[in-house]
Amino acid sequence: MRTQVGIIGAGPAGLMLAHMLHLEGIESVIIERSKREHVQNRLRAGVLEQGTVEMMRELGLGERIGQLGLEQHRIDFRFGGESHPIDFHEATGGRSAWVYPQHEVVKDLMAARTAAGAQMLFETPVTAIEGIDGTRPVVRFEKDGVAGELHCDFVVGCDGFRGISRRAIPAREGQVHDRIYPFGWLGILAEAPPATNEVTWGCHEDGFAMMSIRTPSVTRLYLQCEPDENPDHWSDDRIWSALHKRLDVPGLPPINEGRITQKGVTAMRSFLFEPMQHGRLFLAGDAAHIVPPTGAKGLNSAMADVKVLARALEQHYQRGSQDLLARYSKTCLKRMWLVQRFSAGLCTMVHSFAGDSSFVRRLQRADLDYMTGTTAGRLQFSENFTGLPIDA
Ligand code: FAS
Ligand code: PHB
Repeated sequence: MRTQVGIIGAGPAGLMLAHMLHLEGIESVIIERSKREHVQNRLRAGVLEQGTVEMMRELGLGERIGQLGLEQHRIDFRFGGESHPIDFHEATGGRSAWVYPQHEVVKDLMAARTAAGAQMLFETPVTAIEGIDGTRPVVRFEKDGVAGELHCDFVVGCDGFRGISRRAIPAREGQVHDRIYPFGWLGILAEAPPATNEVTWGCHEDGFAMMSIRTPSVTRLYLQCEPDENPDHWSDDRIWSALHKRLDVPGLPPINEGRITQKGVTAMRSFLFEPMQHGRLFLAGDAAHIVPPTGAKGLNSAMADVKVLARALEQHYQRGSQDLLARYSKTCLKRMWLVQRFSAGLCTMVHSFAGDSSFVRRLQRADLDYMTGTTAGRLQFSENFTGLPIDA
C-alpha cells in the first residue's frame, strides 16, 4: 500500500487529522488495531473547548453538537458547605465550553471519513514503524494474521498512551516528564437527570467529586478513589452516600440518584514526551501527552496538535515549505506545557491527599478561595478551561 500520510490510530486525533488533510486534498490511511464499534463506543471525555467546537463547525461537523451539545457558561465549585460558581463565559467576554461526549465526536468524525470514502483499516495492529530517518517511512501491520506494509511520506502516531509510535523514537532522542497521582477517579454513568445544567465540582476533605452531564436523563459522576481501586468494592449505596456528602450543599438541589449503568476507574497521571517529532514521524494527542481529566484537556489537546500538524503538512504539500513541520514539536509543546500546568495545578488543588498536613489543606482552601473569589483567579481559570489559543 502507498499513501502520503500514514496515520496510526482511529481515536479523535487520527480521525480529525485525516479529515483535515482530506479537505486539503492530502491522502492518508488510518490503521487502527481495534474494531470500529469499539472505537466508536468508548466512553471517555465529556467537555469540548470553544476552539474544538469551532474546528468541528468549520469542518462541517457541527450539526450534532448543535442538537445534542450543551453549551456551558459556568462551573459550580462546592467547598466549605457552599457554592462558588465561576462564570467563565462572562470572565472571557463570551467564550464557552460544551458538554458533548467524546464518543459522539468520534461518531461524527467516523461518519465524515466514511462518507468521503476514506481508507481506514480496523482490527489491524501496527507492528513496526521503519525508515523515519529517511524520506520513505514504512508502517508494518497485521491483518487477519497476514503481514502488510504501508509506504508513505510521513507517519503520524495518533495511537494513544499505550501505542507503538512513541517507542519508534530512539530513547537517546526523547525525554519523558511525568507525575503519577496517588489517587484515581471512579467514573459512573447513572440513569438520573442531572441535578443542575452545569458541571459541578465537590472539593471535600473526604475527596473530590464531580457531577457532569451526558443527556437530560443521564448523569456522569466521578469520585476520587484509590488509584488501583476495584470498582466492585463500591456498592451503589456507598457511591451515592459519598457523592451526596461531597457535592450537596444547603439551598441547592441535591444530586439525583438513579440506576448505575457503568462503573470504571481511571488512574491519574501527567505525562509529556518531547520532542513530539523525529524525522518523518510526528506524535499527536495521547501518544505524546496525558493530563489528569480534571481540566478536561486530553481530547482538546489532541485536537490542538492535529490542527497545527494539518497546517504544516498542507504547507509542505502545497507550497513545498518545511518551516511549520520543522517547528511542529516546539509549537505544540509551548501550548502543552501551559495545559500541563493548568491540569496539574487544578488536580492538586481539588483532590485531598492522604497524610497532608493541616497547613497544606489550608493552602488548598486558600487556592480555591482565590480562584473562585477574585477577578484574577476567575479569569485565569476561565481562559484555561475554555481553551488557550492554538498557534496554527
Ligand atoms: P486515543 O487513545 O483515543 O486513540 C488511540 C487509538 O490508537 C486507539 O483507538 C487505539 O486502539 C489505537 N492504537 C493504539 N496502538 C495501536 C497500534 N499499535 N496499531 C493500531 N492502532 C493502535 N480526556 C478528557 O478531556 N476528559 C475526560 O474526562 C477523560 N476521561 C478519560 C477516561 C479514560 C478511561 C481514558 C483512557 C482517557 C480519558 N480522557 C479524558 C483522555 C482521552 O479522552 C484522550 O485524551 C483522547 O482519547 C485522546 O485521543 P487520541 O490521542 O486520539 O488517543
Ligand atoms: C466530563 O464530563 O467527563 C468532564 C467534565 C468536566 C471536566 C472533566 C470531565 O473538567
